Formats: sequence, structure tokens, C-alpha cells
Amino acid sequence: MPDSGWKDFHTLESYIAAEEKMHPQSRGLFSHLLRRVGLASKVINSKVLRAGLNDVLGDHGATNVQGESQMKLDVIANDIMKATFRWMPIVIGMASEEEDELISLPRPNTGMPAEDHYIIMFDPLDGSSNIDANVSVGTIFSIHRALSDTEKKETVAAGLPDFLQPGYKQEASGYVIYGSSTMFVYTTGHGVHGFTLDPEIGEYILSHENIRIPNTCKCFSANEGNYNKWDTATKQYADYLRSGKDERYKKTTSRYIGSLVADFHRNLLYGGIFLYPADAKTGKGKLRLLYEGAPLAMLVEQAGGLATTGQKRILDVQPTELHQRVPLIIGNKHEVELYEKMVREHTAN
Ligand code: P6P
Repeated sequence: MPDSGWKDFHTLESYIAAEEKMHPQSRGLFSHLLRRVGLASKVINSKVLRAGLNDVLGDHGATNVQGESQMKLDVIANDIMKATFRWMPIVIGMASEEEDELISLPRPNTGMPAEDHYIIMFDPLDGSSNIDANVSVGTIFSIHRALSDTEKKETVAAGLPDFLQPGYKQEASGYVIYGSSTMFVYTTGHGVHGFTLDPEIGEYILSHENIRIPNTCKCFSANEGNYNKWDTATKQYADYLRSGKDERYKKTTSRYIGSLVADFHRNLLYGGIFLYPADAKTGKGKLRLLYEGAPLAMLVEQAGGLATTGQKRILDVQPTELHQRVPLIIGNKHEVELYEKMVREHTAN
């Protein structure tokens, strides 16, 4: 019988179902939530692909809580994410980069304990300032179990503890990159797995199982236009990597897209270090902890890498507010540990 060449293949749905079997007590509700993230991303993908055609480009005219101008696609992607999860009985809250406050959802009488309910946080369309130039953009998501076992919170503040959990407690995290192809990359703590969207059938097909970040620093990724705003340790670190003094960095090249998901995805596959350090003046970073730093930190650690603020492992940072920003240094374990060493040495002097 001639062989057509077809190999066994997993879709996102079948892979999630296979992972679910690792949890015999699972009711499949978490898997359903994860699959819904995949669905939402397909809808967002269809909007991103047609951005130039639907006159959705350009400024939406509003600004978000970050003080950033909202591109129309930001708003559309945010609405798609909210519409996807709002009705799910196991989702009791959402938070978004595009929403000033958290969205607390009524606790239906599911009869299930609190820990079988979840909150989801997301940056619906990261890198959106690049949309008009057709640069890759992405969706980043983070899922935590709900902590409290109370009815619908009467105040937004009462719901906050469910969201202000350290990154090491995430149940799952991932991103979708809308690039030359669309990929869904996620982890539930059992490795990092990548799925490529086949536009002909509208299915995510397993293409990158058990992604491991190569132990080579192929890319140095930072907005070097901010060099003069960096603190001394960061400047010394950048200078050292670029000096070529160390054999490890002889072939390191500078690559910066200015779209976090695209920069992260490239470094995850090729090896490298991404830095968005604190501004020496404000002492603050630009990127947000809960729906950018923490989800990517979970992924990179599952892939053998590391993520730090410079002083602390990102996954150990105890959040204090919904949209808090952190310095983010993320990528190869060797390079992250070298950065932390330089920061310690500089602080000690
Ligand atoms: P800068 C995009 O606006 C974003 O939030 C991230 O996707 C990206 O890593 C960062 O900002 C780029 O910031 O200051 O280098 O333009």
C-alpha cells in the first residue's frame, strides 16, 4: 500500500485532552477553559489577518489605564477575550491590560468548591503599537485558581486577592503569536508545547512539543535607545555581552522587534536574553507583572530558562496591584543568573 506520508498528529484539543488524563480527578473544566483560549485566539487571528482591510487600523481614540493610546484592534481583541470567558461557570473573574479594573463575575451555584473556579488575566493584543506596520503581535494569558470561597464579591477590591497571586501559583500560562504563521504556545507545568494554526482547516496542530530554550545566547534583545536610562549594572551587563570578551557571546547578535511576544518567542526557540530593565530614574520597568512577566516567566522556566527583576525571580514576586510593572530580564538561565550576579556586585559596592 503506497504511503501518503501522513503522520499521526495532535491538535490543541487532543493534546489538552491527553494532558487532562494526567489528572484522574479532573472534571475536564480546566481543559475546557484552555480550549476556549485557543478559540478566542482564532477569532482574534481572523481580525488581525484582515486588519488592513477592515479599516480597523489606526488609533481607537481612547487611552487605556496604562496611559497608552488604544488601537482599534486592542479594543476588539479585548472584547473577544471577555466575550469568550464571561459566560463560563468556572471563570469567576478576568483582568486585562485594557481594563482599568478587574471584572468580577457572579459565582454561579456550580456546587463545586472554590478551588475548582478560575480567574484569567490577559494582554489581549500585546505589541499593538506595531499593528499598522504589520509587525507580529500577540496575546498573553495567565490562569490562576480562585482563592476565596465567597459569593459574588460586593466590591471589586474584595475580588482582588484572587488576582494578586505570585506567578509560581499559576495553573497555566501561554501566548499566541500572530506572525508569519499563528502559533499557540502554552504550559500547565508539564513542559512547553507549541501548536501552529493550519489556516486550511482552522485547527492548531502540534508542531513544537516540549520546547527547550537552547543554551546558547544567540540574541541580545533590548531597546538600546534606552541605554542612558539604564542603571550602571545593566549598562555593564550589556557592554560585557557585546564586548566579545567572552567566547560564549562571540556569535551573539542584537535583535529587538519591540513586540514582547515576538521577541520572547524568537529567544525561546533560538536562545537569548530579553531585557526591559527598570528606568534608573523611576526605578520602574515598563512591562506588567500579572499578564506579561509572570506568564512568560512560567513558560521560560518550564523550557529550562529563567526570569528575574534583577533582584528577584519573577515567579516569586508578590503582586500588590493589578497593573503593576516590573523590570523583566528573561531567557537563558546562564544569562539571567549573570545579570543577577552583576546587580548583586554593583549593589554590594
Ligand atoms: P519600547 C509593546 O508596546 C510593549 O508593551 C511590548 O510588547 C514590547 O516589548 C515593549 O512594549 C516595547 O517597548 O519602549 O521598547 O517601545
